Amino acid sequence: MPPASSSYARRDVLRLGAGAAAALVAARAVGGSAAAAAPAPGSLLPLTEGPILKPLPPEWFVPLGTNAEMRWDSVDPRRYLTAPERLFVRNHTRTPIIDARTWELRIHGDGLADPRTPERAHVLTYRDLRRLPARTVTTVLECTGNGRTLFATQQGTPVSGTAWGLGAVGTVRWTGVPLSLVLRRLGIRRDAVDIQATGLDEPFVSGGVDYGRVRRPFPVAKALEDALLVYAMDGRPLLPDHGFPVRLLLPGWVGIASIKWLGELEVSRTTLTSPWNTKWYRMTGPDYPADSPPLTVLPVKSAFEPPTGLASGRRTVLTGRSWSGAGAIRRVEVSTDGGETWQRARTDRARGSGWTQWSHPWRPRSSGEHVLLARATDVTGRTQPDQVPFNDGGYFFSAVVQNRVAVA
Ligand SMILES: Nc1nc2c(c(=O)[nH]1)N[C@H]1C(S)=C(S)[C@@H](COP(=O)(O)O)O[C@H]1N2
Ligand SMILES: [Mo]
Repeated sequence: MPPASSSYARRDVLRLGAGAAAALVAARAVGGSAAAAAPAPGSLLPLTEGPILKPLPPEWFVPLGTNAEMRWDSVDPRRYLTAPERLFVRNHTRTPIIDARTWELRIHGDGLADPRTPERAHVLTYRDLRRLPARTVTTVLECTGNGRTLFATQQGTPVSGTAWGLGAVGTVRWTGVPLSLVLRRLGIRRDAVDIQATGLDEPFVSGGVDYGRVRRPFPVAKALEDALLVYAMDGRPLLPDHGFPVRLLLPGWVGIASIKWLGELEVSRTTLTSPWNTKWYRMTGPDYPADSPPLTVLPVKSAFEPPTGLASGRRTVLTGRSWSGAGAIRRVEVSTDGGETWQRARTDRARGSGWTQWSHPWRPRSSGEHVLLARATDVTGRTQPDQVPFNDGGYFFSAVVQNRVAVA
């Protein structure tokens, strides 16, 4: 760390209680000498081969360029949580390797009580963060484009973009520090409206255009409600692919809102934008107005764990999961005859804002192809429709999915 940077970093530690602040300064002094030999804050160590670093066994994942989709036929109906090793990965570029000892979160902007330019940002280290009171929450993480290929296979209107089936989703137990706590300790202005979160992965270049680092603004209200600065999944440090050392989590919102490898937060008194809320992750197309807002809350969806060993006359138990960004799932209905008749599935109680598991006994009465459907309704009354309007980005495919299965 260059001397100039470490001197202001030391001055600008978060204003905590007097005792805690002293401890932070002491910690910083120790960190400072270690950091002298280390790369600059947030800089990247040499990259390895692939865009994703964790193993991607073909039984668990479908590789999709810089991304990887979880296979639903690898999901164990007896397990509620998605293990970090099995969670889908969505990378705009590639997973950076970041040293937690030199990582910094820089917080600046004119929405702070004591407004700061980026150069004079408040600096929060990994150690600082680990010493603040933490919360653990269970929530769904889902990519906005999850189910995109169903626009083609089910509605006959293909869209470009990462060719996700239904596996760009998981339910994870996250641990981190409420962003509200950090903002309260720093002090923010009453008229602060937006916060822009920026990742430390390399700038995103597409079609010859450099869009800069992956970043997306969100309202201060969401920050104060339930945003989390996450450093653990399943009680273990984040895997590099999922944002080590620290990512943002905006529970119930589209995956892109949960910026990985978080490096910067700008707190602003004016509305902020980025291509990730103006160009992408908005509804565009014939059925949407030109000024449709950025996507935020996830829709209602369902997926089966594909059944095996189906045979005419043999009893089986169909299982799956339903989820919504707006709250709990109130009801799940299953059809085993392509939608002619529906029956209520047995649902388990969800943990936190994670998905709801369900089951439904079935004894097929004939061999050949059968179409299985699941339709969920959430606490706000939103139900999965038979069809969804087309949109250019292939976002929010929340229609009831037709699962064709062969019965012996
Ligand atoms: N910095 C950064 N954050 C990011 C992304 C990214 O490419 N870079 N991808 C976003 C998208 S589109 C999704 S769906 C989620 C995926 O999180 P995961 O890879 O941990 O499953 O991270 C989001 N956060
Ligand atoms: Mo995403």
